Parts: sequence; structure tokens; C-alpha cells
Amino acid sequence: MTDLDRLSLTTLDAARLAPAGSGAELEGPAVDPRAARVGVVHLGLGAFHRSHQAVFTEDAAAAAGEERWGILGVTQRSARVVEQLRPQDGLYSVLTKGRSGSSLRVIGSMRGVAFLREDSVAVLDAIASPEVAVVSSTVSEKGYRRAPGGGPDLSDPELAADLAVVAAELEGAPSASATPALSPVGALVRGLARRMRADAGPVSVVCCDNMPDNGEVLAGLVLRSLDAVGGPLAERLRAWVLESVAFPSTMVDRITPATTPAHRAQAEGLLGLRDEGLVVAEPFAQWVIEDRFAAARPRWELAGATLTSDVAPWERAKLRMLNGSHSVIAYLGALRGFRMIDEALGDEEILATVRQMMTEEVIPTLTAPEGLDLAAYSEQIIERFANPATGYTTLQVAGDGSQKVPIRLLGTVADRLAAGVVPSAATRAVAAWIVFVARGSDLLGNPLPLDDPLAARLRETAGAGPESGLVDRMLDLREVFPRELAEHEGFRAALRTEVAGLLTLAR
Ligand code: CS2
Repeated sequence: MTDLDRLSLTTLDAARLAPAGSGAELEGPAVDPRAARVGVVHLGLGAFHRSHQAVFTEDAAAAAGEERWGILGVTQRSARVVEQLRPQDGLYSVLTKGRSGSSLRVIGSMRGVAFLREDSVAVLDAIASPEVAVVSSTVSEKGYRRAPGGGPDLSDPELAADLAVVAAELEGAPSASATPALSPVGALVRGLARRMRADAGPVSVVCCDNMPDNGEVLAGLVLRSLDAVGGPLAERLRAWVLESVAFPSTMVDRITPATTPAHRAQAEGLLGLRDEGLVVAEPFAQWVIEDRFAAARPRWELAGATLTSDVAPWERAKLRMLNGSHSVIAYLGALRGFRMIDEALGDEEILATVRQMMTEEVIPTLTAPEGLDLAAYSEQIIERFANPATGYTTLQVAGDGSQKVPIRLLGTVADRLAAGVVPSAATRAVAAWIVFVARGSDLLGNPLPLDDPLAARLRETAGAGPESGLVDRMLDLREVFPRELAEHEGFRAALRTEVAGLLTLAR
């Protein structure tokens, strides 16, 4: 800890900040944080929201001269982010690290922060406020609590508890309203119920997680949760959601590594203030949004976002090319003892696998989004990953593999198998995940922790018999591998070969 003053509305004025967008090394907010009112509720106050949508939203509000797009940021897993941001009046900065230099910008769009289970009433009331027109989310793939078939996982205790409150709340039971919301989808359903009752008008729910058709996925979770609640009042809410709530899909992109003490020291040197809410990001940022809103929205297109009628080709390209490659580098790299993504990409075999997967295997499965040259896109991705300043660790990407592998890699595998080809690079990537799970250590013997909502089940499955049966056991995990894929003999055989090769490497 340093004895510097902490960033806040009081200390902000003393910092020597250049205007946002001026290209200076140290920039201030594009909006006046004191004037901005909350018009967006965001579920999932992680670093990614703060480096991406919060910046776009602030720039959009500034460009349109609107003061109504402040954000209420909601964290659901722990109170840590609230403790970081509340004493700072929601202010935080983004340290942008490019190859040739760094810059810092203070962001002023976060106008309130809340810890869901402690501040539930405020969060649900905000979702029900006529001033709020957008509810967005970045709660990570696992945060949505999906069952293997894609519907809501009703065995999840938090989601189940939330849904149990919904019926009582729909009937207006006052005690129910004070019960804390626990899960993101539960909070959303409860907030929407309140909004309908308050007659606060249409609202748009904007999912910003790395999942194909993320808007439809979230809409499906809300509607199927209401089916599970059942009864005429839930039915009425369901009809209201169908009529009054839009769920546009989006593609989001900005590499946002975990903040380190070195980043904090660098930021303090620039700002002259301590910032507990600091986030770090690469210079690149992209947001493609389906233009299907139920109510007003920030003019994100004025901040560089692309509004389009069809976001699916963008999402697929990004998930399979960028996130898919990220996972390839993470698993192969971690097994070979590389701590950082850029270092792992310096390994010729890993680089070759990534290139092969993108060029020969992923691109043939894609429809190029309008205006995007996929070959150039693949080189741009490699260039971004190779930026040592971004400092992303292989373990950060490797986490939650049970959620990420199906979305990032198995779609490519399935599409290539359907075209009659076993994709060897994508299969090697899946094999690397399996060995990562089974071995739990790299080739030097260093431990590789398994951070995954299915960790116990994965380790148990991997260790439940001899290594010769590892692939068969893992392919039986229906949460990860769809039956059709698991039963494809060519894929199974190729996976066995790749896993055997990697097992000899990771001793
Ligand atoms: C990464 C992504 O952590 C991960 O799994 O692949 O978070 C990636 O950095 C972002 O999607 C980039 O937009």
C-alpha cells in the first residue's frame, strides 16, 4: 500500500487530466461523473465490463451529449469490487498497454456499485426504474447456470432459491421482496417482474458474454425459468417479457488481463493517486451489437461500436478464431510450462497449431462478416496475442474449460467432421484440455490448478481408470461433448492419438 490519496470525486479535480480522446498519456472521463444519471444496470462488475462496455457507454454518452447513461454496476460473487469502487465514488481507471507505450484514462460512467446479495432491493428497483432502459451482463459462461441441454439448471441452489421467490413476489408478498437475489438470471427475472408490476415500460437486456447467440441464450433462460415457476402470474410475466423486452446478441472483444501489483504501480505513477479499481487492457476494442432494442439505448455507434441486423457471423468468427486460438495456446502452453500467452506463442509448434486451426479448420466453417477479411483477421489475432505488454496468463484463459471448450472448439470440430474431415489442430487443442485436466501439472512438474465449475467431476472422471481409457471416459461427459461428436469414431481415434502424444510430453 502506498500513502497516496485514493481516486474519488474529491481527488479527481486535483489530478492533471487531459480531455478524453486527446491522445494524452493521462486522460479524464469523457462525461461529468457528477451529472450522469443511472440508465444502465450491469450485472457482472468484472474487469472486462470496466475495460469495455463502460468505456463505450461513456464515450457514446459524451458524443451524444446525454447524461442519462450512467451505469449501476452489480457484482454477484463477492463484495470485493464494491469495496474497491465505492470509496472511489465509482471512479476507476483503465491502463491501456500497447507495444509502444501505455496510457491511463479515468472512467466516470460507473455511477453506482452494488453487491447483489446485500443490495438486492436497490438492484431490483433499478431494473424496475423507468429511467433504466438497458440491463447488460458479463457474468462469464458459468454465471448463467445452464443445464447440459442449455436450459436453466434448476438444481443450482442459488437460481432455484431465486425462482422460488419469484412466484411470491409476483403475488406482491412484501416479505419476498426483501429476500436477497443470488444469481444473475434470478435477479434479472425478479427485476423484470418488478418492472412489469411498476409498469415502467420496455427494456433491453444486452448479454455481453462469449457465447454464440448470447441474446437468445439469455432470453431462453429467462423464459424457461418462468416456465419452471409456473402458474398464471408467471405466464403473464412471460407474455410481458415477450412483448416488452428485447434481447439483442452482441460480440465483445478486448483482451483484459488480471491487474497485477506492477500495473498498479505504473498507474499510480501516471495518476498520482491510488486506484483500487484499476483495470488493464490492450489498445484494441470491438463491439458488434444486434440493432434490436425495445427502448432507448446509448448511441454506441458514436463510440465506434458496430450496430448490425445480424451479429451471428461476427460472434462465430470471434469465438472460433480468437477465443478458440486463445484456448489452444493456453492448454498447449500451460502443459509446456509457459506462464504467459505471448511466451507460449513464441513456441513454433504452438504457433503452427494455431495458424493451422484458424486457416485450415475454422475459416472454412465461417461465413465472413461483411467487411471482414478472415485471413487478415487471423494475423491480427496472432499479433494481439503476441503483444507482451498485454500480459495475459495461460492459466487465466485455461480456467472454466468445461464451459469454454464446447463453445470455442467443438463447433469447429463438429462442422469439419460433417464436411468429412477430422480437424487435427482443433482435435489437438481438445486433447490438450483433457491432458491439462488429467495431469494437473506441466512438463516441469509444476502444478496446473483446475479452476472450473465442474472441477471435481472432471478430475474424478479423468482419474477413474487407466490412462488408456482416458479419452473414452472424458468423451462420456455429456456436459462437454455432445453424443454425436463423442460417438464419431474418426474423432475418437484422432483424439486418442493426440492425447497419447501429449501425455508423454507432460510427465
Ligand atoms: C479469453 C477471453 O479468458 C479467456 O478465456 O479467451 O477473455 C478473451 O481475452 C476475450 O474474449 C477477448 O475479447
